[in-house]
Amino acid sequence: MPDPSASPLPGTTSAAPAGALASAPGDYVGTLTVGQAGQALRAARRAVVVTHAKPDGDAVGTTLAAVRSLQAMGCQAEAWFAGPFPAWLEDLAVDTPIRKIGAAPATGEAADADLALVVDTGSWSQLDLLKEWVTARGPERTLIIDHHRHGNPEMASRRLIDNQAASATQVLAGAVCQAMGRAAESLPLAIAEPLYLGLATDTGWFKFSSVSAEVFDLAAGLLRAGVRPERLYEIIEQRDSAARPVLLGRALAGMTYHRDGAIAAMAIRKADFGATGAEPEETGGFSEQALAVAAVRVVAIFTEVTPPDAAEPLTKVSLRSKPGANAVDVAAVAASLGGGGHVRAAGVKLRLRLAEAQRAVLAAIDQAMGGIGQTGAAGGAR
Ligand SMILES: [Mn+2]
Repeated sequence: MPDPSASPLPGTTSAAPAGALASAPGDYVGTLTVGQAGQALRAARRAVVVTHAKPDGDAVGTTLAAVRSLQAMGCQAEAWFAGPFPAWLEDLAVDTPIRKIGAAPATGEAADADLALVVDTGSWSQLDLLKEWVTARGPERTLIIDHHRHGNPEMASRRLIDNQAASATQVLAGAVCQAMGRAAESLPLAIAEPLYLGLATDTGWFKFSSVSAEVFDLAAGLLRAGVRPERLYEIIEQRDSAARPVLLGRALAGMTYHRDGAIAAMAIRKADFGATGAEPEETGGFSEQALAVAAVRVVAIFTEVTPPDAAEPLTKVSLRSKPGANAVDVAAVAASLGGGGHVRAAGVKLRLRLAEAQRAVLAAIDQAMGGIGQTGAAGGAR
């Protein structure tokens, strides 16, 4: 076993500057060096690894890589996930022990765990059904490995946080390489693959501004360890039903532009689901098609939840906006209508028929964009 205090290996990330220990309480910053985090992983005997609810590629990748690394070092480790769960979860987990927490929160199970490892988040609000269990472990037995800027530092006294890292897997990779005394290229494929998964998905398959030379250094090492990127891309991104593009076609054919093309609106009616056989949860990603249009700043997708003649109509509204100068805060737009979300992605359910919902939302977006009277349709026909 290597000296855990040795400098980071090539292709790994260094986090937690020495001054981090002296930071003011309340700051969401690291308290450990990469070597100390690796030592903590090596010392664990019984661990449960958890991540944020509705786990994405980075959350699952970090969790699986951590469980497999801990197992390789003799620790009894398992992963717990709070849903909703990605459709590809089992395809990647294979025989790694995972538990899907459904309706009830995890509470007394695995009370003997000497390590609660929280990855790709450090926020109580994101742990959802896992919060109670992590709380019961206490900050001394909890370790956070993360790359976010905000979180709850009181959750764990031991934290490896690098908010410059493109993914949580990039942060974990440093600790795992230290703990196992291996460079990334020498990691077992079962660990290298989920590390690559998080790196690839959190960078939009190496498109976003978070891509750095260090990201490609690590990716190169993981490829040398045997990762096949096209296998991961197929499992994650190429699993649509035959009906989904047909539904997308109908939605695009009826798309309308407003405010000189800065707003794109798509409507998906009950009849569209009936005609195509697609399911409501298959509309994820439709906004990308409209955001690809140069002039579009905001996309609103209206989905009819109830039949058009329902006594109590309900329309689901999904809002997306592009970053950059004069970016529209769609969280504020949704909040003005009783919904919520993030600055770039938000939503609201309105007790209105689709056409009424469309009028209300377009007016709210128009107001957020600081103008009046420019919501006339400018193209697109059904
Ligand atoms: Mn992440």
